[in-house]
Formats: sequence, C-alpha cells, structure tokens
Amino acid sequence: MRAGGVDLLCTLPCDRIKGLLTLSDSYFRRVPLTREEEGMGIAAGAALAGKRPALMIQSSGVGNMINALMSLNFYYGLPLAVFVSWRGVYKEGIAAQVPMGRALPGLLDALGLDSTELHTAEDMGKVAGELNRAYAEGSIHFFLMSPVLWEGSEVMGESSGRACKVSAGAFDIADIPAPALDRYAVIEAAAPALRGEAVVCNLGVPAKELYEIIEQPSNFYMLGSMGMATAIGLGLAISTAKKIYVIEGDGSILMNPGTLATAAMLDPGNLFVIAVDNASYGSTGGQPTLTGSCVELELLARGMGFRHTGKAAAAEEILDALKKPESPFFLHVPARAGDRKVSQIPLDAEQIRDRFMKFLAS
Ligand SMILES: Cc1ncc(C[n+]2csc(CCOP(=O)(O)OP(=O)(O)O)c2C)c(N)n1
Repeated sequence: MRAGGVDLLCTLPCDRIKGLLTLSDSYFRRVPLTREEEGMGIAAGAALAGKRPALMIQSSGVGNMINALMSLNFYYGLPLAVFVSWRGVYKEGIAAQVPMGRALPGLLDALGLDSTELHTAEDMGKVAGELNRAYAEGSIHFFLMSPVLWEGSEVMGESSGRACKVSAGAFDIADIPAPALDRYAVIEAAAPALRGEAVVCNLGVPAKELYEIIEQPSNFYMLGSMGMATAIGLGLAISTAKKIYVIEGDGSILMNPGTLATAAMLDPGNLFVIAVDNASYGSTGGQPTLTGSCVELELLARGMGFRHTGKAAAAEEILDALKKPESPFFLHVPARAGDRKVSQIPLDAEQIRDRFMKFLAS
C-alpha cells in the first residue's frame, strides 16, 4: 500500500483485520468512519484535492456504499482503492456473512469494477502495481483479502476503549456518569425487565452475551445487518402491541442515526432502546468510536426528537429506568469496554425467526 502511494486510509473495523488496522496507524493518515458509505464522500473529496485515498472495510460494508460508489467515485472518475476483509468464504464462523461474501466477486463484476483476490503472500506482490494504475487512471480497484492471509499472524489489534476526551463546549462532560459496568453486566442488570419480553439484540458479542444471560424465544438475535437494531425494533413496535426492547451499541447507532428520528416521528408507545455505550466497536477488537470523544448519545436522541430519554450507569439505575419508562424511550448506558468469553449462538436464522414469530403471535 505504501509502494502504491496510498496517502489517506478510511476504515471501519472487521474482527479479521483488527491487527492490520492497528498496524496501519503507523503508516497512514487514518479516518475512522461511522458508515462505509461515508467513506465514498470523504474519498471523493480527497481525490478531488489530489490525494490517493483507500478504504479498509469488511465485505458486508460494500453493500452499504454501492450507490455512492457508482454515482460519485465511479461516475466522476475519481480514483479509489478498496481493501476488503473478505468474509463468508474461508473458515467462516458467522453464517450471516456468507450470502454477501459469496456474491461479492459477481457483484463487482456486474458493476464493472476491477478486483484482485489476495490469498497468498505472493498475491501481495500485485497490490502496488494495481494501486498505481488505479490512481493514474482515476479508476477504482477492489482488493479482496481472504482471512487465510492472517492465519497464524502475531500482529493483534489492541482494545483502546475510551481513548479520547469528550470535546469541551459542546456539552457538559460532568453530566455523563462514568461507566460502571461492562456490556455483559449491563445486560445482566436489565435482564429482569427483559424476561418474557420481545428483545431485539445488536449483532456480534452483545447477542452472544444476551444468549448466555437470558436465552428465551422472544429474543431476536441479530447475526448480521449492522446498524439495523433500532429499525427492526421500530418495525416491530408499529406492527404489534407488545413491548419491544432493543439492545443497541454506540457504533451501530452511529452507522444509522437517522433511525432515531424516524422512531421519534412514528412515536410508538412500546419501543425501549437500551444504548450500551462502550465507546468502542467491542465485537471487532475494541476500536474507539466517536462516543468516546465528541458524541453524546442521549443528546443525539433528544436532538432527533425523542422526548423520553435517560441515563444510567449502575445496575440499580438501569433496572429502575426500565421499570417505568414512557415510549419511545432511549436509555443511554455508558459502559466499560470489553467482551466476555461467550460461545456462538447455536441457533440459525430460521430458528430465531420462527420462535420469535410464534412469541409475537401468542
Ligand atoms: C456493514 C458492516 N460493517 C462492519 C461490520 C463489522 N462489525 C460487526 S460488529 C461491529 C461493532 C459493533 O459495534 P457496537 O454497535 O458499538 O457494538 P459493541 O460490539 O461495541 O457492543 C462491527 C464493526 C459489520 N458487521 N457490518
């Protein structure tokens, strides 16, 4: 990448490239993204100013950026390299990664975009040449990085948690309670309120932790589709009289914050969002998110039109807040970074869907 002249790297983490992401900080100016699509605009702006931008993202994120990619970077002939952590094709533990990962080469082909598959150390030799060509021609090139590349790698990403200070002036940091619990303990604290209720749970480690703490048929465990938790909850809330609880994450809320506005506008009387704010992408190695520096999630929800919001850090406060909420309710829970060692959820998508639907119909 250095030899190919990359001088700006926009990233959104994937567990498989957490080491590579940490490493890239020593070599490139790195812009952490809130959503892959946003990288299209940033890369286009940078390319217009003569830079050589690249993206480093998960294959799922390609789906989030296709329209902007085609109608902006591609249409205007602005150069871009996209390094994709290619999931779903090699020793994949998360079945939800398979449909997008498998379709990716054909998808890129259909869009008329060049790509190079990287499976071996020798394949790396192709990168600099393709980069130089793309930047010289004003074209787009995808590099599909197989997880086989990192097998046995010693380089590991490190969780940086709450790395940054909240920016002064925008809001009062004293109003944000210090995190008291990690995500697991937050879910444990909320569990008595969740028992017997419909719960939509954010993908990755949160879903596995929920499974371990309080497994029940009324849990809808997300296995993919990052950024959709509140939207799924909202669709449910406007379609059923049952109470709907959503366990959200800060990284996921920042990927689709507009959903909060849609929820406030629709104003359902049965939607309760528990935003577990560990200021990091916990499930992919703990890379910091902007709630550790410049975003206040409760203020965001209020700004999007939520009238009922709250903040809780300690276990009793969390349960208390969930006992008497008005809806739609947004509970901001500042939490410590860190994941517990939990196993995979032994349920497939159909099982999760069918038992959840049966619960709703009951
Ligand atoms: C579109 C897309 N981009 C990236 C990922 C990889 N990914 C899976 S979970 C996750 C982190 C989610 O962070 P957050 O919502 O804050 O929850 P936490 O794990 O910290 O509780 C990421 C980046 C993904 N699944 N989909």
